[in-house]
Amino acid sequence: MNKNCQGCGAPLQNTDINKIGYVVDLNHEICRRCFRLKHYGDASVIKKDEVILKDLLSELKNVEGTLVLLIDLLNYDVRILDMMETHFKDRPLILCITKSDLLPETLSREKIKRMVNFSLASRKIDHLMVAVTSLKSKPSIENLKRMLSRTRGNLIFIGMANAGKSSLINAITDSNALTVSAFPHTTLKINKVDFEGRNLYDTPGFKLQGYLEKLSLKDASDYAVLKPLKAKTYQISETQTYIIAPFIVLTITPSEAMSVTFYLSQTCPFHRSGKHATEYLEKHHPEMVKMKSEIRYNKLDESTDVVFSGLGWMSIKGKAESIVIQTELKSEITLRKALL
Ligand SMILES: Nc1nc2c(ncn2[C@@H]2O[C@H](COP(=O)(O)OP(=O)(O)OP(=O)(O)O)[C@@H](O)[C@H]2O)c(=O)[nH]1
Ligand SMILES: [Mg+2]
Repeated sequence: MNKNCQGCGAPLQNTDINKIGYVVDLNHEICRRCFRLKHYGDASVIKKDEVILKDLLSELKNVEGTLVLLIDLLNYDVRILDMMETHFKDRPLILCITKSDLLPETLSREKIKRMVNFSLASRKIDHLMVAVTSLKSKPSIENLKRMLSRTRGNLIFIGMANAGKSSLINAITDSNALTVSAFPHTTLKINKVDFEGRNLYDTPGFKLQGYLEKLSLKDASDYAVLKPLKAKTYQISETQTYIIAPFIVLTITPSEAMSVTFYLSQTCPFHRSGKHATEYLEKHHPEMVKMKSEIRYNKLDESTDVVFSGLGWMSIKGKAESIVIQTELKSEITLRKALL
């Protein structure tokens, strides 16, 4: 009988060491890749292109049940909601905001729920419940379990890569069978887990491009948010440039005195510069001087966040005459109604 790897869901095979699911001995429960990830934290086994979004979506359509959509607000990109609207509109849906321990303390659970309800209502996505969870808070996991117990049938955990799906299922089932890692694209196939006589399904994360996809896994891990986000606020009365290396050069010209707050990983290289941004870039990040692609927002509404997919976001208080962003990945900059 064909067996799947308990850690990542890949069908186990002992014929090709370069393909997913490889094991020396078919009696093993986890593949060599999961073994290396679990025991040595070896990220070199992760390849970014092993999950094909189109295939994943069509496989998910064949699994009946309630969807549990995980959203990691640190990487909250409204395109995941567009995807839900397009592909899973008629499914019962529970929303789960994960990793709440990493969010700024000023962001209360009530605020999070209000913001999420607002985004869903404008997209006509019906949902049954919203949970806010953190692996560091047992009550939040118990609360989610209570919500899940009010549904019947299968539960399918979906979301962006690295949103915390496998970790959350491990916490719910009080096990560490599923492979978890700090790197996106750990889970490879839909993976069934037993839970109180029901089936929970772990699934591979969706991939939207995101800035970090451009980096090697090693470099991307330097940006991973491991400690709560720290807000950096700046008062501005004249044009200012902010550099998020090596991706974004953002120049703001205020209409009146205003402030901006950046929510980025504490390890993300960040620099503020007045008139000398070009000199700074030439010295420290010469590759960024050549970035020609530009986005320009004029007279931006003051309750808007500018989101840098995979990196964090900036929120604005006051009126900006213009915001000009130079970046190689224009599609990864989006606007949303302010989170805070
Ligand atoms: N601080 C914190 N970290 C978390 C939490 N939940 C998950 N993580 C971390 O987030 C990272 C990704 O977790 P996974 O469970 O592998 O994420 P996933 O959604 O299964 O990822 P893919 O399989 O790649 O789609 C790991 O480093 C986890 O330790 C949480 O509540 N708080
Ligand atoms: Mg996973």
